[in-house]
Amino acid sequence: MSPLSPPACRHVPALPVYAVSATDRIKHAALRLGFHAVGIARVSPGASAGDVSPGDRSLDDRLARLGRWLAQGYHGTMEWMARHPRRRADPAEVLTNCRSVIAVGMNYWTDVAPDERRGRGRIARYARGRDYHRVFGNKLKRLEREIRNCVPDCHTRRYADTGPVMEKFWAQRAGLGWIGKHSNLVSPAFGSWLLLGEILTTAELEADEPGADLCGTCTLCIRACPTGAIVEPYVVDARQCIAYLTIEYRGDRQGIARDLQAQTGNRVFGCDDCLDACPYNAEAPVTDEAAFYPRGPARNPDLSRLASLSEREFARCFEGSPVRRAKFSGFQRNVAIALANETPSRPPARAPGAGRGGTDRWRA
Ligand code: B12
Ligand code: SF4
Ligand code: SF4
Repeated sequence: MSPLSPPACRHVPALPVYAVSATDRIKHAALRLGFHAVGIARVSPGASAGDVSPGDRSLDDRLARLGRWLAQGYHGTMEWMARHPRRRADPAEVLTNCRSVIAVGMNYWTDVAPDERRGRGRIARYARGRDYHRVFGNKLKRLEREIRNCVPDCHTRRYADTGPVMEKFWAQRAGLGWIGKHSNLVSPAFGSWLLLGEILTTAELEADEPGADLCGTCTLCIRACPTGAIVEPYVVDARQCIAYLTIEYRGDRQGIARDLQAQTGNRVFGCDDCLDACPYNAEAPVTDEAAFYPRGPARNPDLSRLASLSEREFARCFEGSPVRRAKFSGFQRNVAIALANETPSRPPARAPGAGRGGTDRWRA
């Protein structure tokens, strides 16, 4: 099998129609639609202080963590993160009488090594194929229909990074994994390589066990971060994060501190260093979702070629790709920084001490 071709699609056998609960039918439908992980979390009406059980966090706790993060200014220029924090923390504010969150995940690990030759830029793995928002959108829409078939009077709302929902929290609650010290969800089955989506619903479904934190004393992701953006375990200061600087930050190059520019190395969109470092990636299987395989200029992004793109060419080359999120001006700024880092000598792309599954593997 060529490394660019995804493996054959999984076969999820049909469920017998008798004696199966609505919860099981919905989960099974999710797998048949091509999601790789699915779980259910219950939303307690009026959840508040007192709802805290070991390893669990109440609405108040969630609000407090979000509030602290915003108060520190860790969201940088992402003002949309500061809008309606209560709504973001509480699904019942998004969907009246929300009782369950169906959390789904898709594995995007392709094991296609980035082109590390000099003069090439690096695009984060999640963004090398088609835009996952679209991939999720279609599947979630179909899953919503299945849910309404199973529970006819229920209401639903679907999201995949598209709304005010704390997706990692709900995925953890629904048993898809745990929130690692790099602050992303780690799946025991797929490591760091799960993208997340969810459907909020008024249907009362059977909940799964929340995922247990398996980080232990490990700190590999914190040590792997080139900029020190993981300011404490589980907390990322976006202003120092290369993913933020290359995807979300809308300012010009002068607005980015010189040392951060240097540490950005050849990354032109996103950053995977903390994810790469996680030992739980060691057994991660390659995805069967063709959409996540590298395409177009994201396969081996030639910096000089990228720098010469007109706005129209940029739009055409990255049609249907998450890279469009940076906008033409942001992407050109990123490419200019990466080119500057090429000369006279590029700084190391990551701090020493990162673990298995790290970028060093690709250079071998
Ligand atoms: C804003 C945002 C960003 C920002 C800020 C990142 C951040 N950590 O908050 C920036 C632009 C930097 C970013 C970068 C990336 N992102 Co982003 N991002 C989001 C977004 C829109 C909101 C996240 C959020 O609510 N942040 C606010 C703070 C308060 O929340 P938090 O970090 O989640 O904090 C929680 C935990 O830290 C936890 N916590 C805090 N302290 C403690 C202590 C203990 C003991 C415990 C257990 C927990 C805990 O509680 C907090 C509240 O629940 C989500 C989509 C969504 N709607 O959820 C995607 C999302 C998190 N991003 C995603 C991805 C893929 C990335 C990147 C990997 C992309 C890349 N390769 O470049 C990087 C990873 C960088 C990193 N280490 O986080 C995926 C993550 C998938 C996963 N497996 O978790 C998401 C879920 C999108 C999706 N639908 O798949 N992202
Ligand atoms: S994405 Fe990169 S810069 Fe951001 S926290 Fe992870 S390693 Fe650090
Ligand atoms: S690298 Fe270590 S600390 Fe970081 S998420 Fe993975 S197991 Fe947890």
